Amino acid sequence: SHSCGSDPTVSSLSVNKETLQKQIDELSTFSDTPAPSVTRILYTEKDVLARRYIKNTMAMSGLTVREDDVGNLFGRWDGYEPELGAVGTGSHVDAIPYSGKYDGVVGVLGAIESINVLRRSGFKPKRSLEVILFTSEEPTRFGISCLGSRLLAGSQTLANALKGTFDAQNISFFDAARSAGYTNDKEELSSVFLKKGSYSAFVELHIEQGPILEEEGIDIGIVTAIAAPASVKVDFEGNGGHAGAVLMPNRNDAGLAAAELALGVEKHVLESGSIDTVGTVGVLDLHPGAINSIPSKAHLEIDTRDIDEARRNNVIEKVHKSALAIAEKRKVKLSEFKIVNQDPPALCDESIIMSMEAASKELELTYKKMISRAYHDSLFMARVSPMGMIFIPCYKGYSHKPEEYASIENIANGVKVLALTLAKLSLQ
Ligand code: HGY
Ligand code: MN
Ligand code: MN
Ligand code: MN
Repeated sequence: SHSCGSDPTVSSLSVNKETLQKQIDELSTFSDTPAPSVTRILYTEKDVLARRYIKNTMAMSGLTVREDDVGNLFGRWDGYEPELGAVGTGSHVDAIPYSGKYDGVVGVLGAIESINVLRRSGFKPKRSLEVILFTSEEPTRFGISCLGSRLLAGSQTLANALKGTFDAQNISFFDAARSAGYTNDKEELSSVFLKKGSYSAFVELHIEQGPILEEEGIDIGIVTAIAAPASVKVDFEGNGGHAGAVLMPNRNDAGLAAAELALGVEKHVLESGSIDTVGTVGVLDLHPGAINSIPSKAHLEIDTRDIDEARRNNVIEKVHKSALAIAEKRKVKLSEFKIVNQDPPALCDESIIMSMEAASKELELTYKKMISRAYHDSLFMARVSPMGMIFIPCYKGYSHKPEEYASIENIANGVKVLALTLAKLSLQ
């Protein structure tokens, strides 16, 4: 048996690789697009099937399962001092269109497996351990990234905004939530906000979504900071018209205004003076979208990030100035320039980083400290709890596309580092 209060021995940590791989494969079948792609959008039927799958997997691991009003899902293993702040871990299972089957999933199924690993080792948690499935990390349906973790972190701004939020099919957030079984007749979301001290630490396991660990042959990434994301929605409007009959001097082509702004985004990002500034235009919709009709409307969405918040905000200001100048020059209307989110970066907690280093060393795994250029629910959990992230290598750093891949050996390494880190944090 196992005396209370001591770390599990490394030799006692064993990951059930076959079962974990099978779970990853089964979860990937809940998708609106054909394999090997995965598309799983918030509150859709496939999302509900995935949630049910995770609930069952949690229950089979002996976790006590509960859900909040927006579908954040919690699986708890009570410690012998349950009144203390728990140690949380988790990630997301929603997937952007035509993406892969590891982004987020590794940090949910891997977290549940880390609980199994600790149970099998005879470990007894002092602080309860809690696996969290964040209801939606991707911005796909409502344009809001990390919707669940922003609410858990107490964003009253978001709670208010959701009352007037609709998706592209004009379905309201609350109707979509109700269609997935989350009723909230008062449409009051402060019930989702975490109570202070709920967690003494939060740790997320995730694929790197970059090529560094694989290129350098390193097993584990220990994240030190998460870059600052921002997204902007822009609309240009012109008179449109017949693509053949309207002479060039008489046109005010909204599509070309959007195209010029997109290149402007690239210019301002490259001029920032740092390789850490990035930006793209991932959405560019033209109306009416007919080859022989001059676009009368153009809608573009900009994603720009940096590890330096001020430098990123400076890019947004320059893009805004360019949008105004383009509208002026091309005689189109800039009918919307909306900053949807402009979040600060997050620093990972030093003591959690040290626990991860110790765990990696005990497991004789090589590790490298690095920043996360992708955002994660951890970015918002950092507002209510000390936070840490564990990365594992993924094939060529591919992510957000069907070729995304992580070997079960690398996943198992990540699960073991997570299990040992959770054990250490639970006994603190
Ligand atoms: O876009 C991101 O950084 C995250 O993977 N959703
Ligand atoms: Mn993602
Ligand atoms: Mn992710
Ligand atoms: Mn718009």
